[in-house]
Amino acid sequence: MTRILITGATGQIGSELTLALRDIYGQEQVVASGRKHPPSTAIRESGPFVYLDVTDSRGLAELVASHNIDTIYHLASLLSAVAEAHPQRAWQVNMDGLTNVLEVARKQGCRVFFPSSIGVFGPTTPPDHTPQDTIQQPTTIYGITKLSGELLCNYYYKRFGVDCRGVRYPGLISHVTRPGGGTTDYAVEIFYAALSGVPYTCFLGPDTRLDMMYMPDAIRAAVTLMETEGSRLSHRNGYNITAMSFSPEELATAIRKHIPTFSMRYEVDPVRQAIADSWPRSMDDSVARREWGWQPHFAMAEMVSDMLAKLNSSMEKGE
Ligand code: AKB
Repeated sequence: MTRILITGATGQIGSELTLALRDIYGQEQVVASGRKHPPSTAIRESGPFVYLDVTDSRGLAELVASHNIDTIYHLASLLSAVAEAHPQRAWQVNMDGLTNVLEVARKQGCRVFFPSSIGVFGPTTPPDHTPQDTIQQPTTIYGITKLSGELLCNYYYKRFGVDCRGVRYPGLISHVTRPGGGTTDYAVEIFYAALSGVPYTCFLGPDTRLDMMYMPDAIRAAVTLMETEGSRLSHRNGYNITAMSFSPEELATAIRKHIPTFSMRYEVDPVRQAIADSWPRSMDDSVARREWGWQPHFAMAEMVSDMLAKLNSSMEKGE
């Protein structure tokens, strides 16, 4: 029977993935973990939660052994902008954390899901229809850790037979948990401002086009990839996946179709703008579509309607 550990379960992906996995595999089968943020009521009340720092290799090994874990969704990571502000800490959390997870997976026979990112690409990568296999010379510490992570996961698969799988997530948009310190965070913050009736000041320039995805698709991607028969996968780690590609100005226009009075101004943050400018504008995800049936359900218009409706309802309830 599948026994799952999720690291970083209180983060943007983890707070929704935990509940989705508990629905599929059973509440007691999914152990959520986080380093410092207390879990949401939904996570706390729907199954086990433990405090865990992924840089603590012994604590991780004990937890995996005591709960008979056979699958680890390793989500704990610093995002791009916060990593750029703290590069040494980013290396420690993103790389040492992953090394600990892979070692425990090797010794205790676990499968691993590793979320990579569009951050693995850099300014020398073709920015449009970015192929699955192409030049990868990231210029951010976040991108360097994610690319090294993809390579390390491939190494553990080939060298030790550890079943590691992962996708390159674009910017993720969710109404449940806010992201913390990413370059694509504007695409979430903008909805809070629009629904609060206040103007939004965007930290990226109006024409900065990036790949994006609504969280329900991101969750389905992780679950589907992990459920796919391994022999169908030629890449295993770092599958390009995307659902939509837009600029801040295009997102504001789409929101104005629902809230005509919404206004946005720009105050460009040079650090995050430089990061965004080094990333692809739109990825080619045909390999993921072909090998494991990846298919997004939400394009931009559907995402905007759903996001506004769900966020409005949770803001009215004071959540
Ligand atoms: C970030 O902006 O750092 C993340 C990502 C694209 O990996 N959302």
